[in-house]
Amino acid sequence: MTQPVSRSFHHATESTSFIDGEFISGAKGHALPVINPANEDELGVLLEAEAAEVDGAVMAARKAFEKGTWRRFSVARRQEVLHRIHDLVLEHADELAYLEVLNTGIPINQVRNGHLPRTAYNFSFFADYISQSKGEVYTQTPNFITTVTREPIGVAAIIAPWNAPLGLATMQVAAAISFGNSCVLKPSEFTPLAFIRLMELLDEAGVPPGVVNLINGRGGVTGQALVEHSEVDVVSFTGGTQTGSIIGATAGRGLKKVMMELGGKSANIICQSADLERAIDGSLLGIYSNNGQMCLAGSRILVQKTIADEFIAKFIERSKNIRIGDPLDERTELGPAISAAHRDRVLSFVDLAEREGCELLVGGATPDDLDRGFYVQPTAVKAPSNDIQLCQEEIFGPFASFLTFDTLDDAFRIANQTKFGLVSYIWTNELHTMTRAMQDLQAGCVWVNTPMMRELRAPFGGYKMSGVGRTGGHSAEELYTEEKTTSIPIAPLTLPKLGMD
Ligand code: TXE
Repeated sequence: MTQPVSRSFHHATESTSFIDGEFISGAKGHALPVINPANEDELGVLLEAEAAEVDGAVMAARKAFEKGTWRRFSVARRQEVLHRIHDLVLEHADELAYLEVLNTGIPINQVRNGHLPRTAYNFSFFADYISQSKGEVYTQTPNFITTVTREPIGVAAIIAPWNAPLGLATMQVAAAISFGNSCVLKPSEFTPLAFIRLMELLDEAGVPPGVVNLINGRGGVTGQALVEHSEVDVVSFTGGTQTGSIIGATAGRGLKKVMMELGGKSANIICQSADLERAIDGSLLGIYSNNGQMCLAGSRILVQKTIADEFIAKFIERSKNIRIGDPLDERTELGPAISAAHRDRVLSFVDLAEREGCELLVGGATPDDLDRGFYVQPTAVKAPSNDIQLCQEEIFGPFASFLTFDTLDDAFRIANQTKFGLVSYIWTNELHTMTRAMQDLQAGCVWVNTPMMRELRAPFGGYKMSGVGRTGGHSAEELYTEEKTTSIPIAPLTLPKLGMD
């Protein structure tokens, strides 16, 4: 596998900002170490982009938008560039996956076979989408024809998280630029590595300078300056709920459009009518994939009482067998948490669980045989009630809480008893239970008999505190475009003549 070629990371004197088609030099920002969470090694030092550098990136995006080279490309030409990005990402998938694993600790198998194909697909999906997008025409008002057309909104600020850096950020970058916008991307300060290489690939694919700009740094410094910037028209944020409310308030002051994909505490409902073997497979994937760090994790597992003992016993047995360790090993199933602080936060929920009367079923500690890296064992507890804090707060780690229910009504009531509403899972072989789930679960997505199923054509986003707005084909078009209504009389109008006598 290719070794990283991140020149910027070996020189603390260079910035990692990519502005107007170039990596900029001579930055003086705060130095942030970038850590490999699997062994705690320093991968490099990041020079944070301060307000002036952020301004440079936003103004480059604005200039590119005003100049209009990209937005005036024919759709066919824009599609060609987007498809080229797709191909380049796949050609360099090993290298990008390696960088992503070094920086996130997510197992290589999941990154190489999940995140990377998805990163490439984000670009080809939107390339295809724009060839089919359409406007509206109204002819009901006599003598008038009214059209609704869409135009790119301008400059998009894209703030991305650390749990699936390339996959999540590129969904927004691809959407924003496919409709003709420019953007400024700020990845998480924990995971800047793969984006440096991605910028080179976008350049190689023919994205004009200034259309995609990259700035790195902490949320409170670089992110805040970006969201506040008066030349930003739309803010797309994927991250924690608390951060989302700060960003929403800042964006609101500037009356910027926002889309927020935030946290979750999703219910995973196992009915007695389910195919239990498949439900166990899906439930394990739902909480332990991606090191448990998923907004859509099925972190509250609700099992019907009649099958609870059998289901939980099998789940625990499999949890004990999960292969935890070096994320670069193809066989690894669970890697480390993103940082020491995050590992400690996840483990603090073990103490909370004990105080709240939960029964620890498996895990609950760091693995004995891994003395470096921020690992947490696959962990599951049996909770006495959904009311406890453990069942109400997002943990964002390999930590499942089991609850039991008698009737379907109970299951839906418990599932909905949360401030979040991102996704819900249900496992059943009864059609009427599926249709009731579709109707009664308060979540942006209901997944029946499947773990994560991300249909990019369909909206994805949260009810309640899980978000604002949606991502996906049409939702992204609404986010990244302005609508323009044009009315034209079919025959010349006879207008009242003011000021004649
Ligand atoms: O994420 P933050 P954190 C959840 C998860 C986790 C919690 C906190 O529960 O434990 O959030 O994680 C940028 N203005 N999720 O603190 O802060 C920041 O630099 C502008 C859910 O690491 O939300 C990064 O780029 N930007 C989740 C991005 O926001 C700001 C994914 C996300 O960081 C900012 C990650 C500010 N004031 C964590 N403050 C999901 N939904 O998938 C921070 N940022």
